[in-house]
Amino acid sequence: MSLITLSPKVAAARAKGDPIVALESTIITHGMPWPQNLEMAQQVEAEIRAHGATPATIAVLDGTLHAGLNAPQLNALAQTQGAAKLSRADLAVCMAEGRTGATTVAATMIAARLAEIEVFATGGIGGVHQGAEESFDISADLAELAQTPVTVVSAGAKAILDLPKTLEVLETNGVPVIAYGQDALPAFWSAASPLPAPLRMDDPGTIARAHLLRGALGLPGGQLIANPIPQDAEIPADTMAPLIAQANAEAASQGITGKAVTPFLLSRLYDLTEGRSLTANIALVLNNARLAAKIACEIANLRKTMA
Ligand code: PSU
Ligand code: MN
Repeated sequence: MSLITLSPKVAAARAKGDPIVALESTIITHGMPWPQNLEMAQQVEAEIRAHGATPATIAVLDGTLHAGLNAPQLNALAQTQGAAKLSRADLAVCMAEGRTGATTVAATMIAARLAEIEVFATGGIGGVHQGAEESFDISADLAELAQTPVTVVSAGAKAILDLPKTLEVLETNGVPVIAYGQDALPAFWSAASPLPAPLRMDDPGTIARAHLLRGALGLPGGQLIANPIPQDAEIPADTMAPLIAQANAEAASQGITGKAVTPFLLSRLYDLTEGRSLTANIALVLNNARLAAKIACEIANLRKTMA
């Protein structure tokens, strides 16, 4: 029994050593409303193909873990009401019960590794939530980055998080946090945060070499690439800050906890920004898909010249 079912296109690309980019599905089921979620998922896949790589959206459908969904599968997932949100803790349970679930960054990294996919594009990773000193709410995405060797392209951590604490946890766990093309750490909806990024790289080829060297050095874990949102799509940090504070306060007063926190905050910010947060989110995901495809192409080329 194979643990992961590759779509025909993903299987063909893998057999030839061609570049593949993994994509998560929680952003589809829990991160964006219908029908923009489906449009985003289709556009991201097209963007990856346009830049020479094969997209592999990851999800569990009726108990089967998939890498690469066909059009009807993607369409159905985007409209599924009760899809579970699957992190490292939930993946095996969902498969054992034959249920349908969408993978977070953590679970998508696990699936990507199984499918031998080395690059993954998303919007923003989970991290240390504001108030974590009381709630202990720290995303399993951080522990996954410390142990699973996938290069994850994000727009930094979501500004709903405590960014300084998120950076500290990543540093403690030996995860390289690499800003792409600038010194400042990007903050999801905004291109720059006040925090300097721990590392900076300016081209996909060097990122690819660092990815391969981590493996050669025997270092577990991945790289986090923090790719700033394009300037014309960003929402200034001082516009977002009071809205984020309001959304966080509402989550606390309504007793929202656990895996419901991030979807609650994203959906409140969608309302509070009158949809602007969603437009920015889609723009940054597309931007990340482009960079991820370039990195995947560089890794594939390096592997082919080494072989
Ligand atoms: N980035 C987005 N939208 C999302 C997420 C990330 O632009 O919906 C999802 C990812 O799947 C990420 C998850 O792994 O939120 C983090 O959830 P938590 O904080 O519960 O670990
Ligand atoms: Mn959490």
